[in-house]
Amino acid sequence: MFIADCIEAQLPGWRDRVQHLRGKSGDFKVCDVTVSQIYSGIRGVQIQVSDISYVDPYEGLRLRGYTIPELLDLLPKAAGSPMPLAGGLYYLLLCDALPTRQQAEMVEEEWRQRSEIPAYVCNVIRRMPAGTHPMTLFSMGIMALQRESVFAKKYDNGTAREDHWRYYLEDALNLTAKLPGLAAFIYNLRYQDGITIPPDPDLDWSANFAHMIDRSGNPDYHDLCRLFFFLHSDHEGGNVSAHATHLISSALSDVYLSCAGGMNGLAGPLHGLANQECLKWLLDVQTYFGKIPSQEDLRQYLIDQLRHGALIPGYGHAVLRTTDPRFTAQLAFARKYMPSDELLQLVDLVYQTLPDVLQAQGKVSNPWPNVDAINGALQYHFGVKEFDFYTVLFGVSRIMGLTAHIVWARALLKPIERPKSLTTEMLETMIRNSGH
Ligand code: HAX
Repeated sequence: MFIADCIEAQLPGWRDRVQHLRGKSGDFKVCDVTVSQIYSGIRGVQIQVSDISYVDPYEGLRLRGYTIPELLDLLPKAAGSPMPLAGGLYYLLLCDALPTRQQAEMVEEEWRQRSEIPAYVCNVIRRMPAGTHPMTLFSMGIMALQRESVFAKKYDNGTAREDHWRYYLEDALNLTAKLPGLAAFIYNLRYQDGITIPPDPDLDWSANFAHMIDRSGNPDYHDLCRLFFFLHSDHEGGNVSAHATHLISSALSDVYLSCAGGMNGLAGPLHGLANQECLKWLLDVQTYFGKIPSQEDLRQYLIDQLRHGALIPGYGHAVLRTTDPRFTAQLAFARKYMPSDELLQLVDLVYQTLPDVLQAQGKVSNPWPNVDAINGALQYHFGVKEFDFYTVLFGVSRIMGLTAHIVWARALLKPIERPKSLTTEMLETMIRNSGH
């Protein structure tokens, strides 16, 4: 398999590099941990190495060293579209090399061959009560697929630790191949009377999701899916879904078990649900004004909201200190594809108005928009108006990054994670004894 060959060729060098670091500099201190960091979600503590993605506070996300604008330029595009093929992105994440068009198409073809979802998986989802959250159905679908894990079977039959990554890779390709179909199945079941539309073999992975939820006639939505699935694919290793997936897989739980756990974290309101909060807020502002407000009226409205202690969703970030380039890419899409959409005009006006207001308030570390300030409004434009489904779309994309990370974690023979906890009394004693 060409991706396995590509990883295999790099492995001796990588394993040597890690061994050298551990052998020569194993006791080198990277950072200290303070009491307030322990009590504030281990924020900022550097506990992981990811060579797949990195979030720079001022440049935003880099995937395999490339910025978002660079990749939008350099990745091979889908036929007749200015947007990248997800197959090319996945190749980049896994192989650490920019794909040629042929390599990107080869990943897309692998996905086509592996995309069929077993009937029992759909039956499990169908049997759930009507009000079940789409993220629960998505996570259950992934869990049901676990029966297919190549790694779990190989592990049961005994396989060398050095080879675990090969079967993780098989599982990763099999799972990612099925994600657009799984998400479309859930969308159709919940919101479109259970219609079923088979994938179109002539379409790429991203556009096939659009096709399977009956948006075939709308090539602009195909492009939005390509952009969305590209932009949400990874955001380094410390966020909840990435960290959870990494942690679970360190116990050698297979790709399905690990990714389902990651999706359960993504389903939390402080993580992947932020986009629906943001759209709700925008629709409230739109209803309040009844039309696009003047900038001055909006400024006053925002000042009032903040004065009453409101949190404006879509603005601020734990790491970024600039406009999220993933927001910028989506805003450029909105300006080009739907310049007269009033909700997206409002997104733009908020962007021109709110950062100054937040900055003047003086307490926000980052007054700039994050990725969630616009993504829901774009889906809304194309009639995908079911807020609670948006996190599933996020999950479809993010599993590309999660699986790339855990394939490489096994390839680099990373061990089980086991940090240590303390009691409050121990902490108090340590502080007392230090004379602090
Ligand atoms: N509106 C109003 N006040 C804000 C704010 C916003 N958008 N962002 C931060 N603040 C306030 C905080 O509440 C905090 O106030 P207090 O000191 O009174 O508690 C103060 O500014 C300092 O916070 P911070 O250091 O700037 O921000 P944090 O690193 O603590 O938190 C958050 C970062 C993203 C959680 C935060 O900015 C926020 O809640 N934003 C709105 C929700 C949102 O957009 N979430 C999506 C984040 C993107 C993501 O990861 N998606 O998966």
